[in-house]
Amino acid sequence: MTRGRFITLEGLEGAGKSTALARVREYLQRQGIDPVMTREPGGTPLGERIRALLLGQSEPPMAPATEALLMFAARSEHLDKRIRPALERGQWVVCDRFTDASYAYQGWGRGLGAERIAALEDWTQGALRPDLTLWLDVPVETGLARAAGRGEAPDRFEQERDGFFERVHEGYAALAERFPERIRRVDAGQPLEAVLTALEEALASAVTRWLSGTEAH
Ligand code: Z5A
Repeated sequence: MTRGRFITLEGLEGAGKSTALARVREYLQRQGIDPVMTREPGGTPLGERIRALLLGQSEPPMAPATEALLMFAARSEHLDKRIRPALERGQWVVCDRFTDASYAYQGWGRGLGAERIAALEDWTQGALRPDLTLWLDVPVETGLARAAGRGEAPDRFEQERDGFFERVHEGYAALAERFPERIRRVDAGQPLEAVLTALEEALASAVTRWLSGTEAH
């Protein structure tokens, strides 16, 4: 049995991932693929409990290392219970955020550095990496304004200031430069329909190559 494909979506808050995920699913379904849709942190009962710890308020503030380790604890459970079993059954998996978010938010944003994240990545995932990452690249101010416009109470991350989101953005840009084959940048500062069209083009180019069998795993 051929392993399924693993697609992740990344971006700052307000990048439009929620809408984009629906478009990814619709596109894949039109190709006859019914993907497993999931998210991080979360995706399993225990992972969702860890998510609540991570997004809820924490007093005194959660230490950056604790935050990174909780992200990877949730990820380990997610890989074990959902992601690997689905891929091994031949199903495709679409995940709202994955380890690139740990590099960007904990590695760059919190200043833990990429080396510590890489050590956790290797330990938790072994050789498993996404086949394709769609990075919705939105300017920091635009993303934060959109997120604020939803009128929901901000979570622990959304309350960050002092250049945190600029560092996270820098992290995503560095990752995209380092992994140009895997990470496809989509300009998410445009009007929604233009973002979704660009997203679908980036997705279609990868999916067409995979389905035509011109690119092995
Ligand atoms: N995190 C981490 O630190 N480390 C890790 O390893 C992982 C995660 C995995 C939860 O993630 C937090 O966990 C996250 C990073 C951290 N930090 N925060 N906050 P999440 O993905 O669940 O939460 P999120 O990033 O906050 O998601 P979001 O705010 O829901 O973002 P979004 O899905 O990209 O945005 P949206 O809801 O689709 O769009 C926001 C609003 O903008 C909405 O009203 C849209 O209608 C509107 N919108 C979207 N696109 C457009 C365009 N193009 N034009 C105009 N308006 C638009």
